[in-house]
Amino acid sequence: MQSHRRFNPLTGEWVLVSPHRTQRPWQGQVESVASIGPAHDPNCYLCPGNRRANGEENPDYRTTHVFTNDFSALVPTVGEGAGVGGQDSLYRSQPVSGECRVICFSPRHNLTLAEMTAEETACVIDAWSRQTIELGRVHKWVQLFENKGAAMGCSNSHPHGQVWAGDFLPNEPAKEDRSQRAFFERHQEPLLLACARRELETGDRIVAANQHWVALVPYWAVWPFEVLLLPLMPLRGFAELTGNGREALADILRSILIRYDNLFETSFPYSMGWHGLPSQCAENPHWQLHAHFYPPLLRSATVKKFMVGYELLADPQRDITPEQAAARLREVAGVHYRTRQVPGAPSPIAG
Ligand code: H2U
Ligand code: ZN
Repeated sequence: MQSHRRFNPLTGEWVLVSPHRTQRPWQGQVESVASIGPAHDPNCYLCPGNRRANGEENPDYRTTHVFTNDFSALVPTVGEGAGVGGQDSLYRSQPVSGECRVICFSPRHNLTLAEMTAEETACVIDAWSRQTIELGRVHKWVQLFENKGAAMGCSNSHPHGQVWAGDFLPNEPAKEDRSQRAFFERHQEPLLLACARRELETGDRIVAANQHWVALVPYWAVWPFEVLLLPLMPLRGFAELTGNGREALADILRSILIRYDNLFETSFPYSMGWHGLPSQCAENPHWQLHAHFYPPLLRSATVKKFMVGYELLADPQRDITPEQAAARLREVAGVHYRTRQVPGAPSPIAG
């Protein structure tokens, strides 16, 4: 229960852990809890058959659907450098080229990844794989992510994620590349494989595991219920994910997300995303494919953690320990709370 700092070997940064602070009262901002919408929302720009902001009509898709983001942050550059590129010892810039897409996970407006079947989840994994491989032929870094819930700035409750691909290595993967490379040079083993092995030995930060994957609250977690999803075998990227590994991924993704929803019996908000081998890098045995889940909620469906003050200016800080967070996620049921049948009551997800 004593304050201490923990080191994040993936980024080379420290986090302050102060477990004794969990008892303090909260009279601040509370988040609203969204109600569950209809299966098809005529005002949703992602539902099948609806018109998007740019006037285009979505097809009548049945599983997943991918389209170019109408407001892409990264766009293919026209010509060399496109007029940018200041270079002096103080201020620097570089031209960037890329593309952004939106991935609808399902035609059903009110379905989240947490409540999808294993087959539906596998379709999303296939979409992630296809996008990574396709965009990786052209771009150096392909970032897959999902922002879920208003608390994470998501603009639309239709189940969807995004993919941003660009011709440069962004900050977070650049840090991870450096750390994983240095660890591999020293130990001839991928850092995240060593980490997965260590976690299986102790078990106290594990949330769920199967033959191919382990989901855990990392030793160095910053967000209260942060989760890191790691493969148990050498696996650098989606291009190497096949057969049983893919099925096992669908299985463990569902366990993580069901536990998240069950924790506060709410549709749990988060930002999640994938990091894997940068494109066009043949010789990089230090990389392991992994997913980060960063949920903002702290004590209930309505009280979130703020990254402010000391966290912005000094070190990020957490109250409950990663071990306590993992124990809570392990303790909740592995069956989604909305499918738990109350005797005599109609199924809450019918229709
Ligand atoms: P969020 O995942 O943050 O809610 O963003 C949804 C994305 O969908 C956002 O990047 C895009 C926005 O640019 N979008 C379209 O491409 N077309 C639309 O008609 C509306 C939103
Ligand atoms: Zn919709």
